[in-house]
Amino acid sequence: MEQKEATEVQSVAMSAFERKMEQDLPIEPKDHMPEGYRKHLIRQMSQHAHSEVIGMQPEGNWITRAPSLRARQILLAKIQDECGHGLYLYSAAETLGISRSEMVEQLHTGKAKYSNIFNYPALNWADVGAIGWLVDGAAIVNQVSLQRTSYGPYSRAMVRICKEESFHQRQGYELMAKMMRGTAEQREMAQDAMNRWWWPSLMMFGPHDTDSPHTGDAFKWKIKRQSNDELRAKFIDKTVQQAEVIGLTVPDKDLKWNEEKGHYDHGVINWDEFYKVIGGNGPCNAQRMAHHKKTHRDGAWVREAAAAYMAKQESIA
Ligand code: FAQ
Repeated sequence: MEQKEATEVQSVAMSAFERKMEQDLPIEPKDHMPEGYRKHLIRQMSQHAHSEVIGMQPEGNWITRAPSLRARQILLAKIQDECGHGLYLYSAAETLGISRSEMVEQLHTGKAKYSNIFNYPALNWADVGAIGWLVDGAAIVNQVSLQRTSYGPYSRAMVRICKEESFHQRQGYELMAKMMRGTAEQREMAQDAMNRWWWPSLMMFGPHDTDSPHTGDAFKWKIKRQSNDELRAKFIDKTVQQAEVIGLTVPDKDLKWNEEKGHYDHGVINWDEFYKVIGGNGPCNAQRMAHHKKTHRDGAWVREAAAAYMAKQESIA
């Protein structure tokens, strides 16, 4: 009898989830949800959070070497925003029943990934511009779409994050535009940065739809609203125009406007490189992880102090 009642409660809760899905209403932390939906979100949201945090490293190297106080202030504010994005996303993921320390553990053991793009080095000041313009530019295209994702805490985090990312994209574009108005050497540096960051930025959208194992469930549960290829095409269309305006050349000889599709056709993406990088063997994977682990270890006393303070407050209350 008890078993029967439990099954009935379960099926009422499941149909509430399905109704919300049909009506495009957000799923909230206390709603019943299929286990697969919860796991899918934990995977994606924790990887997204890790990307924001690891993403501070390539730009962080340039804070002390920024060419002016204005440039340094802007870069510092941007990197601080990325840290904040990581924190919102960890908090949003925690509402699904995983702790922050478990997520960090998964990152450290290699179970959880982070974006391919942060495994490339930022070699010079033009790279800071390319990261803001191309990497944040790609991130925004993906995140604007995620504002309509079905899980309430994730979609609300995206609304705020997108506002900040659009400032990041503009600061990167401004930096590149300024370099393109500079000396021949500065123009060369900007073009070289574009050449190195273009293809990894296209990879940020993930494998082609035909090779993307998670897309089926992501569409079924309205986690994704647009596919990897649709978003990549959107990014290419708008970025090619921006490059033309400031005189940069897109490093793709096969790039061609396709009148019929209303999008650019692009050359072949090097997926071997992508899988190598996300498998842990990119140019900076070892360095990024070693740095994260060390910083995490060094910060243990802060976490311990915060926990002791919380315990003290609770004992007083
Ligand atoms: N990098 O089946 P799919 C930023 C993995 S934030 C690494 O297509 P899905 C801000 C994927 O996880 C950038 N791995 O997967 C910033 C899966 O492996 P798994 C981060 C990737 O989830 C700027 C496998 O390949 N943004 O940049 C990547 O449906 C500047 C199969 O792939 C987000 O995370 C990749 N690029 O689609 C910060 C957005 N792509 O998990 C600092 C949220 C795929 O089975 C400075 N995430 N993989 O081991 C998403 O929208 C999706 O997760 C996708 C991938 C589109 C990234």
